[in-house]
Amino acid sequence: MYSPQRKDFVSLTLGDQHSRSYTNGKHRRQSCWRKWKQLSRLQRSLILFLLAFLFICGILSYPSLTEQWRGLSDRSLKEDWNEMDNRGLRPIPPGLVPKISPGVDPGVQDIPPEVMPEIQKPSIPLLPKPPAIRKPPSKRGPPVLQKRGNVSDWQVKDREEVTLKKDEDGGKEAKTVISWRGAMIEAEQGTELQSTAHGREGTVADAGEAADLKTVTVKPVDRVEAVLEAFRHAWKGYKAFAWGHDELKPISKTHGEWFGLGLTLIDALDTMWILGLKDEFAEARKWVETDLSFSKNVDVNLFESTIRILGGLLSTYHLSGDALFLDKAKDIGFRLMPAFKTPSKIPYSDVNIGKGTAHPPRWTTDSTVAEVTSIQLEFRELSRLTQDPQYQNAVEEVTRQVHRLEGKRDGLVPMFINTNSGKFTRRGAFTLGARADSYYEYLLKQWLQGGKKETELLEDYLQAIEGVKKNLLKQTSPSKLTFVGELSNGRLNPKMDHLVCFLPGTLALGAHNGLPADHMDLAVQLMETCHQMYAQMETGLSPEIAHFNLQSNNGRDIDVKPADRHNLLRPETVESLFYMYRFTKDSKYRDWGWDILQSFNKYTRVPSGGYTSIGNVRDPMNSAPRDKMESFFLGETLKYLFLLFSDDIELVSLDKYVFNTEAHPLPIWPSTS
Ligand code: DMJ
Repeated sequence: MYSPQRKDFVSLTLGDQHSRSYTNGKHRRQSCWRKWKQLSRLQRSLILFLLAFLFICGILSYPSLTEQWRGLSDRSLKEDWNEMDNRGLRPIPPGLVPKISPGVDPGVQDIPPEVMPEIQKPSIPLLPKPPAIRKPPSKRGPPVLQKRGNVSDWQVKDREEVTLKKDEDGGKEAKTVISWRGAMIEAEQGTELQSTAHGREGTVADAGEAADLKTVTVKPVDRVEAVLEAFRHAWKGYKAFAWGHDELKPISKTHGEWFGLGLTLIDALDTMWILGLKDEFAEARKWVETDLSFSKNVDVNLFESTIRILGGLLSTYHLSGDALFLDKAKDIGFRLMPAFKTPSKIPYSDVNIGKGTAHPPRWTTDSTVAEVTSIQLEFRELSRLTQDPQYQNAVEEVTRQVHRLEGKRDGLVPMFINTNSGKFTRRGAFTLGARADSYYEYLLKQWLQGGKKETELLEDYLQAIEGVKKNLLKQTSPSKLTFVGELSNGRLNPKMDHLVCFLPGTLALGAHNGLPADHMDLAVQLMETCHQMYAQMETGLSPEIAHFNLQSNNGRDIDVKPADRHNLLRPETVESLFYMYRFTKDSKYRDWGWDILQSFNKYTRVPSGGYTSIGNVRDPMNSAPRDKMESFFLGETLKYLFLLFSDDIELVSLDKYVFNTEAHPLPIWPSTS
């Protein structure tokens, strides 16, 4: 404390008690000036020196202060983000989209500190940058150059930053590579990738080693491994948050129930077997043994439970030889039979598997044509295995009736059939998409299953394909993309569901089995179109429905309506790619499948486990996750991708098995003659 008695320093008093009650600014300025004039020269010099000293100190300490303030705001932002991330609500990180400027190492400068804090902190400003403004890509093709940084907020944590250092053989400059755990390796522009049996090779370091910048040998990108990794990631989410339930809701980290029968688990059983995931399979088997019960008062959809549950159990039985799965298949098969007790023997859509009752939907007595004609592979197989003909008789009665029904157009069927009259209703609309799709698929596949003897099935199939060519097939004006449109009261609507992308695979399967060669030509053309439905989207993922351009005055081939922009992780395109690759060995089909897997990893993968359907395939900055992983992602999509990349063509040979419409392989019956 300073004592007023001490005189060994200059006392400076700039105001007195009255100065608190100043009248206005002018008066204050005048009185200050007067006081200044009253000071001695020495006093004035000392004051000026003091002020100058304080000013210089202030200038020198400014950066460290701002640094601290920045550090503070950065830390609190990070804490907020971490907390939100834990709840799956993380906002799009500012500055997440890095800019790559020529001649500048793209990794180090532009990756935001949230992603790579240890390496980045010293060299970049600590406050996050605002999001970069991106122009939508004008070119076709999956957004190869957009990959860096086009990641949704809920996924950011899942990224690993890895750094490559100078190649020991002397060559490459140090580069930072963003890698998705195992499943995707992001190639630097200019980084060469080499082909391997399964895919491309790149160079990537382990994230743990990235921090100390050790040189590492880079693991090849094995596509089969990538599918295994994706499956494990999906399974991790299902196991953690939805075990024993129908579907994973990966973002809210909970489950959804449809039938309450562990749908995802059952759908995934044979995939785990085929992928060789023994531990996962064993856990799931245990659940089937101890927890799966069909003695439940629950309404199930006949078609969905047949293709997913009955089909899944039958194929798992065939692959594993484990009688547990056959017992369960018999149980569910028997419980579904009340659906066929209708006036026409055309089954109702819904069955209560606990009560043994069945009914149509509340608003109609119609059933969907695809639903009643795509349960035959499974029930026929159940009869063969049990030697009980009731299952086969029930479904073949449906086939017989549909075969002779009026109301088809050149072999094409309407979408609805009445369970009282047994007749087609709401005639006049024809599609290869929803409500009719697998009718066509099962004509061919039943013919194959039964050893190519049931000629009526073949005739119906061949006639239908001619009907497609005559009535539904069109080409876009800009690029001559072939697509299958829809017919409504004689008018063609140039729209195609993603569901129709099963058709190239089915056509190829037919051609492989001796059907006309032009089926294969059509398969090749449609496969290209289905590929373009992915490649032309900004996320590299197909919309649910595409509209095709028949006008020549507009450059785009594919248009997507706002209501159709979702992607449900559906399998049809990768399913067809699998068939096309098996029959042609053209590696482009593998490359297209690989692009799709990478896009799934980029836009639908949820960090804590699982993959999600998304709402907008056209917006890479906000793909609008829907918080649902459909069971067919594990049952079909990943299985077909695995088989597409596997070099083992004897793994589920297409000469020994037919896949049901949920990708569950059932054996082609051995010839009896
Ligand atoms: C699956 O349940 C089956 O593939 C079905 O035939 C159509 N819909 C889904 C997949 O998209």
